[in-house]
Order: sequence, then structure tokens, then C-alpha cells
Amino acid sequence: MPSPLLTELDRRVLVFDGAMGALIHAIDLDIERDYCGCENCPDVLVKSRPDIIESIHEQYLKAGADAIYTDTFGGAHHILGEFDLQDETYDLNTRAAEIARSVADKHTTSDKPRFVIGSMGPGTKLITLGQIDWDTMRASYAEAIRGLIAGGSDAIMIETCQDLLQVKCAVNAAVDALDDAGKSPDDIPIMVSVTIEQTGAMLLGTSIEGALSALRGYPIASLGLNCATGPTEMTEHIHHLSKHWDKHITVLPNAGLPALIDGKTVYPLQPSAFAEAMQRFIERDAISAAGGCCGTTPEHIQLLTDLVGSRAPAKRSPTPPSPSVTSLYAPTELRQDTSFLIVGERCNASGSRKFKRLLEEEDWDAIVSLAREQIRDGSHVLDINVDYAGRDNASDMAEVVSRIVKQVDAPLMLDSTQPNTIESGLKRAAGKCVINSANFEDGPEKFDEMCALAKRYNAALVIGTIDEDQDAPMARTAERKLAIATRAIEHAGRRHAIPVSNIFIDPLVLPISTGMDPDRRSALELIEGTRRIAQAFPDVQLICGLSNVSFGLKPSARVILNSVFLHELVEAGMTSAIVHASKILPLNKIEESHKLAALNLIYDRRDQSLGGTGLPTPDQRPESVAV
Ligand code: THG
Repeated sequence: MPSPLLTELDRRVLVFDGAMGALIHAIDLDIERDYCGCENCPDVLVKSRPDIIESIHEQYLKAGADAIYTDTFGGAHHILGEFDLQDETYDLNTRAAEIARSVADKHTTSDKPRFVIGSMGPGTKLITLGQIDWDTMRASYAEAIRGLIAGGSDAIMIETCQDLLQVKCAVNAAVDALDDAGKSPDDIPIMVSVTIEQTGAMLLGTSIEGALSALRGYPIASLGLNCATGPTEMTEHIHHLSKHWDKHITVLPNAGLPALIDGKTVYPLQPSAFAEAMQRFIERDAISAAGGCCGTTPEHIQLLTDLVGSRAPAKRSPTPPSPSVTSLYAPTELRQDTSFLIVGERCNASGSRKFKRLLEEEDWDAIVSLAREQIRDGSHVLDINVDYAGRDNASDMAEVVSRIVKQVDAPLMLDSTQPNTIESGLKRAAGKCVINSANFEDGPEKFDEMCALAKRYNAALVIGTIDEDQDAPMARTAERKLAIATRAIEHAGRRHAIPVSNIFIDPLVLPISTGMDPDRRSALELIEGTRRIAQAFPDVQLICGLSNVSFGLKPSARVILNSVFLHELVEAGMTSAIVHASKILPLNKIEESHKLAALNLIYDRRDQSLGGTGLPTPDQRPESVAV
């Protein structure tokens, strides 16, 4: 059954309720009797004092609220654990939802249905800060959500979010819990509300642009803001969502910025000023739901209801943000206007002697420095490859990623042949990552496994043009590169709903310096393959591991060949490359004769001058492959 809440949200602007904590605190409660000895755990009141929670719901519904939040802000297993109440997780959530449900049903009329929103707060432990891990948090939220669903919630609201990893984890918990209950996010929508501090970013530094990029692609019905500030400070962020987010927007500010008066926290914004500020969001930004957070009262909600009336949401035509990946902080567009997306290659155990040594020595600080150095040299994204026989790769990935995400402002490309190594990184990167890579070499099952990871963690995905062909799995001709790319894009789209702009096709750079005859055409087949794939799929990203082309040549020759080859590839439609950024020269810095020599090699023009570059002539190889 389509969600009644979503149907109503399409029809009119809804008013959500206001603060619960302050109304509870206003009542003189006994720590032993009412809080069961758990001071500061309002979640327990649904058992010990349901009358209080009922009366707060009553007050908001009487004030006209269309939806009320369950008293479960701290109701997940890992949060209740701080009070030794973890075993009550399911019961407390069920009970809280049942209480809200019965009061909401009592106030429901044919022209004004009332809704129950299952609330889930962030808790006190964040994955990005290493205070809890993904699996523990996911199980914890899933249990709470099963209770919220059993008690009759109309929606799951992941609210007051500070860490994108927590949001991604909670969304996955919700999808799983809904699935267990035989439901989908179309029946019981998943809503997300992030908290942007006065600094202009989430607690861990994420901008609204970063949050939007990292969360777009999840099956969430709404994205909005709550807490931390009053409406005024939310203006720019809401405006950004209004311009670029194509689903519902919810706004629940505090009653202004708090002031400390006589030792008490006071929220200054009066109901009329609050409602006026919200009116601007409704009219100008076409938000779908308005309510209040800290410091708001039933009076605030009453004025808001009067003002909203039964108006329909304003119209807007959001433009989707450009395809991007993100660090913990901000997005990086996948299409770079005057350049290509530069992916730093050096954090790679088989691509850098230095990185391999640092990994052996477990010198994590120096690894972070190497990552940072690449950003300074111009990389937009960092490739991370810790595959190394004899070490625990998943654990190395965890160490490296959890450090880099906090200390370097760069989106990550997690590079491994093993899904569990990649997942270990995904569980620790708050932003939107790229998975490197999937292919059909071991059949569609392993390919599907990588696609499933891309979906679960909302990551982009590199796909190499390799298939099950036993004799020659790697596509060597332009034609096969296009054929495998086509199969991969269609498969990922049809089976996994991965949009084409989230896919990087890697048409495979092979060394042209081996001296072996079949390798001579590799570069030009790659250029032609790139051209055909870019033409057939204008929105797909194209990537390659550039330095592979010149394996075995001496360093000065590699710089020339790599740089000239990259230029040809970008002309043909390559949008991204894994490179050593400081070793790419602009063409005007390369001597004409050297450039010509590189082009002769790339296009397999035999018997042509090589201009003293140290590059082998096509018919000289391999003797001159001097390193
Ligand atoms: N496609 C995709 N991913 C990839 C590759 C690819 N990931 C790994 C690799 N290929 C791209 N990365 C590198 C990294 C380093 C080098 C080449 C490719 C390299 N390193 C020097 C060498 O081996 O001679 C070492 C330099 C040093 O020790 O500092 O050339 O194709 N999707």
C-alpha cells in the first residue's frame, strides 16, 4: 500500500511537532520511580510514565500538528546500553510507537489524518570518530526500527545527524528492517534530517552539498535540517536543497540560537517570529514539512499550523547536482571543466615502493602524509590499494581509511580485487567513495557483489572491460572494450539500478613497451575504445590507470609517454585517470621531438624518429627497454 504520509505530503504542507525534551523537563520527575534510575533517559518514560508522553503528544496534536515524533530519540540498542537498558530496545520502541499511534488515531479525521514518525537520534558514538563500528550500529538501529514498525509508525526519521556514516548505516538498517517486516520504503518512508551547526557544516565538517551528494541515491523520501540553529541560520542550506534535491524537504529548527540567562538555556525566538521565518521556507523554498526542535513549544506549533492552513506545497523545479564523489567534507565533481578528474595513484602497495614500505612498517602517519602530498600536487581523489600478500588486507584498509578520511579532504577510490577489503573501507568513509573495481572475469556473481556494495554504501563504481573469455579475458580491441562496457552498464543499471553517471568504465591501459607484437596496438585500441564508449554513453565516466602504459621504461621516458598519452585519451573522451599528479607535464612543456616520438609509439607508427627520448622504436623493442 502506498504510504498515506507520502500521499498527504504530495497534497499539502504538513506541520510536524515541536520539542519534547523541554516539556518533559518541565515536569518534576522522580529519578528512581519515573526514570527507573536512568536519569536523562526519556526513552524509558514510555514504560514508566506513558501518561506524560501521551499528554505531550496530545498538546502538539491539539495545537494542530499533522505528525508527532515517537519518544525514541535515544532508543537504539547501543544508546540504551549506556543505561543498561539494551535488552528493552525492541519493547521500548514498540511501546513508544503504540502510544503515539493511539493518540494520533484519536485525533485523526477524514480531512486531517495524523501521522506517527518513528524518531531515531544519532546517539553519542560516531563511526567516523572510531567510537563504534558500522556492524554494531546497523544491528542496533535495525532492532529499534523493527520495534517502531511493529508499534505502527508511518515513517522512520533518522534525525539530528552529525556523521554521514551514521546516516548511511541507519538507512541500511531501515531498509533491512522494513524488508524483514515484508515492507518497503514505499510503504513506510525513510526520512533523513541532518544538523548543520553554526559553523555552516555538520559536526564532523560535512557541508550541505557534501551531504546531498553522499545521500542522493538512497531510497529516502525526504532530506532536511533540524536542530543546532534557528531558521535564519538554515536559510542558505535549505535554499540549496530547494534548488537541487528532488524529493521532500523537512525543516525543524530550534527556537533561535540559545542564550544562557541566569544559568539557564533560553531559546529566544517567540512563536510569531518563528512561524514567520518558517513561512519564507514554505513560500520561497517549497518545503514539504515544517516543525520545531529545541526550544519550540505547542504555541510555536499552533501559530505554524494557523499560518500553513491547508495549502499545497509550492512548486519548484530542482536541477540535480552534478555527478560527484565526496570526502567527509565536500563534493568533487566527476567532470572537471578544463581538466580530467585526477586520481592519485601513490597509496598503492603494488604501485609504490614507498607506500609498501610504510604499510610494512605500519607508519600510518607517514601514509597520511603521502595522501596529503598527492592532494597538494593536484589530485582530486585518492586511490587506496593495500592488497599485499601475507597481510590482513581488510584490517589495513580499515586503518588507512579511518585515518585519511579525518585528516585529508579528498574523496577515496577503494582499490582491491577483494570485496571484503573494499567493504572494510566503505564502512569507515563517511563521504561518497568510488569502488575500484568490478569486472566479469569471474562471472556475473562477483560483479553483482561489487554492484551490491555500490548500492549499500552509495558509492560510484569502476568497471574494467574484462570478461569470462578464458583465452583473453582483458578486452584488447576497441570493439570488445565497447561490447563489455555496454554489457556492464546495462547489467548494473537493470539489476542494481546504478545510474550511468555513477559508473566509471576502465577500458584498460596495457603496457606498450613490452616488445611483444600484440601489445603494439594497445594504446591506439584504447584511444579508439575510449572514443566509442564516450560516444555511446555520454554520461558515463571513463577512467584508466595511466602509468601502466609505460611500465618498464626509464623514468624520464615514462613522464613523456604518460603525459602525451593522457592528452590523446582526454581528447578521445577520457574523463579521469589514476596518475602520479606531479609527473604529468602539460604538452607545452614537452619538447616537440619528444612529443612526436611518444605519438609514434602510441599510434604504432614504425620506423619513425624517436627524437632521443629514450623511448624504444616500435621495431626496436624490447632491447631498448632500459629502466
Ligand atoms: N585500472 C584501475 N585501477 C588500477 C589500475 C588500472 N589501479 C592500480 C593501477 N592500475 C594504477 N595505479 C598505478 C600505480 C603506480 C604505478 C602504475 C599504476 C607505477 N608505479 C611505479 C612502478 O611500478 O614502476 C612505482 C613507482 C614507485 O615505486 O614509486 O607505475 O589500470 N581501475
